[in-house]
Amino acid sequence: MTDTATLPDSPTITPPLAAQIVDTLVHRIGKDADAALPHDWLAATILTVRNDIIERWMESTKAAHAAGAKRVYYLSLEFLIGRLLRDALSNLGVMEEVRTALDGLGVDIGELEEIEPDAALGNGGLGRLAACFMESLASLDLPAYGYGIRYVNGMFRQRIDKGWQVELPETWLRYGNPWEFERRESAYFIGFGGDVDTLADGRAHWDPAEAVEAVAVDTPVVGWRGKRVNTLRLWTARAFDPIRLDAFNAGDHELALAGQVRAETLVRVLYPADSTPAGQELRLRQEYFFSSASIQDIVRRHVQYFGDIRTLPDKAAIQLNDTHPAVSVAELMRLLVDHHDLPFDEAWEITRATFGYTNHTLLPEALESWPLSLFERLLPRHMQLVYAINARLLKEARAADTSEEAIRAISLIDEGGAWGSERRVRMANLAFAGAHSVNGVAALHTDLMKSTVFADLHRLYPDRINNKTNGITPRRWLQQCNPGLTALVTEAIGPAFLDDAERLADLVPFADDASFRERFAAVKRSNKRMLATYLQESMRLKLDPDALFDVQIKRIHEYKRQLLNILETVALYDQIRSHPERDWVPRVKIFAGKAASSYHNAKLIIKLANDVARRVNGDPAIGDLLKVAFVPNYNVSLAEKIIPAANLSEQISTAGMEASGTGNMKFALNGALTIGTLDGANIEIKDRVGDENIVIFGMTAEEVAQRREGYDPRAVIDNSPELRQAVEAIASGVFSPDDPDRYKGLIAGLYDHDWFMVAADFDAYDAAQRGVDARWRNEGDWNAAAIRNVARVGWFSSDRTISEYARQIWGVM
Ligand code: T68
Repeated sequence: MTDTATLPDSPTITPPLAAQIVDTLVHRIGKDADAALPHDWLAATILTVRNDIIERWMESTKAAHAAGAKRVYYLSLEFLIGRLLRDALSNLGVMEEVRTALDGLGVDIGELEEIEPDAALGNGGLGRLAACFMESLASLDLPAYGYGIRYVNGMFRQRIDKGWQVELPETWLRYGNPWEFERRESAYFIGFGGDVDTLADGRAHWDPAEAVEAVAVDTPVVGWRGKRVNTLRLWTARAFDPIRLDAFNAGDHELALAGQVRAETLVRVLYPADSTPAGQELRLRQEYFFSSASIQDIVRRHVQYFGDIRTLPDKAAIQLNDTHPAVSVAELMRLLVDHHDLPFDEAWEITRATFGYTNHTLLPEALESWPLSLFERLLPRHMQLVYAINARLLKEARAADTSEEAIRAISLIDEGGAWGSERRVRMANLAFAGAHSVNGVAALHTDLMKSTVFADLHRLYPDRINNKTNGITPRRWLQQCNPGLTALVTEAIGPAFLDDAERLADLVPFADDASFRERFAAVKRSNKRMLATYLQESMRLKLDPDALFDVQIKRIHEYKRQLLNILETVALYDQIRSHPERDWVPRVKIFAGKAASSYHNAKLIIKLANDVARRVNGDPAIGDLLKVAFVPNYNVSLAEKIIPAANLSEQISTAGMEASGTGNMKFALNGALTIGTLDGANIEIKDRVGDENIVIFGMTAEEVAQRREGYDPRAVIDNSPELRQAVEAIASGVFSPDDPDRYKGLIAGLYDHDWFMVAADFDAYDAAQRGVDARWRNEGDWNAAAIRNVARVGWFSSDRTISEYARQIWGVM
């Protein structure tokens, strides 16, 4: 490469990196600097910085191999990664160098970052957790692979059309993906259907009726300070015969391509439903496809490196992210018994010692189970193995004097009910039985696992369930998304917190320093101004950056209770109109989130938020005292803009229903106060930030359980004037004059059963919100509490979470 600085007629000194980028632009992209468009510069920049990443990647892989290290395998049907450029540059510590180089070329790096598509291969918390874990594994220098599916279409794009959610396809791969590498040599046969023959020696032979090829596509995951680069291996599918020429020549062009279409369908689209199992056959096919490919890959690597399959648990720890990969338990058994000729009992010991399983929900309707007939048709050999595992399990249960009722609950097979419902395979029980560790994701959630869904299995295996409270990576969720706060904190306490988030605790004394509080408030105000500008440009909404920014962003679900927040908004609107003379605190209510396409009430809640927004924002009597924004197309990149600008974080799920939450941690780390219930990790956040620095309201999980008995929501609504007024306004069409009955059904559900206890918690929530107003008026105290939040939530770093998994489950630290 030429250093143009040495050329006699060069007016400025071009740094070497800029020259490299231009060289890539010309020779890899085929454009010169004058003709290049932003997407050309983005590709050239990524391809240039990638070189350094690839070298570190190879070093990491070689070092793990040379050390004979035990590897961690994180199996997840979802990885909600977001954008990669800023993350890679920041973790490599070359952000400023690249910015300067691009500046010199007249290119704004901020603009490039904004046009990179989000890798949205996940629905919500579960998928985002997997992405944070991958980053922390690399940052902690642990050899690890993430395994998942390379969906061609990730999470749908959400458009809001006249207030309604419209789902549009997401096409992140449309212009190629410069971060990925296809590995043709890592390809596996994945069978479906067919028959199982018993051979003369008693062993089984599975003869699948159809097959596809799984091909690995690798993405490097750069750890903090570039210490280590791990692999995210996503599987794509291919037909063994791209075209059947016999059919083609006979004129049947559809049949000729059917195999390829079937393969492509497998990896086509992410199921966009969280918290409800997608019952379709395609989903089970996706689950088996990626589980089988991953387990075959792990077994192949182990045998190649270590020779003896029986040492697998010493060299491989496989973590199942929820039950979506639970069929892996049967798949490993199949490989050990049918392909490696191990006796069943020995194979079972190895399997159990290798797997760990993480549960993410207690909602009974969200627990995966497959109709036995479907499971058997698609995976006949696995069905036999599930029966064999079940026989062993139930024998152990009987030996422990388990009641018949408990036996029925423990069984891997749900025998079907009195209403003639079909028999089903319970994936959570399979995962529990096949793992040496079963963990929940927050302390309360883990306790409830023991006392509810897994009570009988827990009695049988009392040492298996353990807690690993979730965490978030402070690189993406503080350093990268909030550079202003990061600089301020560094100035105050030095840079040690960048390598150990718990060192943020050194910030605690600064909460009492008035001048620091002012600088902290200035950073927050500047973040709010940036968000206001963005919302002004993207949705033509004018917001006052001095108002209290009150934010609820997450998947739309009844248990998360966006409806409670909207009802309180309506009540506040009514109060402001009735008493305009009072000293109201100006508020901006910000909502964002996607609803599963088939979830009727969730979609109606989005429409309601938009209907309320239209009415409130257009009411001249309200002015700037209250604004409501429903920001379309919530995703990782939007969260990175909104969270640093939040003053108040809404974490208001019905107690006992949110397994953990991770947004709650991101907001606190960025200096928002939480208003929340005693649910999920909110409880642990409260324990760390202190009761005075968080706003807790509402029933506990225990109280919710007790209250269900004889709960009469109608009486509650009738007894709360504010709630009743809000509910009646919505039901009578005040916010939907074009269709006054629009919310009749939604509100009838509140009167009839109110399963999520919105009415029961309303008054407490409303009172807590007025308490927030009072606190906000004392700026010094508010900022002190916000600073204490930042200082005391370092423990919720995913580095801490991953260290616990590594030590207590995987045995790799
Ligand atoms: C979430 N679960 C929990 N599920 O709701 C949340 N489900 O409390 C927790 O913090 C987070 O997991 C991480 O532990 C989910 O996000 C899903 O997305 C999902 C997807 C498909 C099927 C079922």
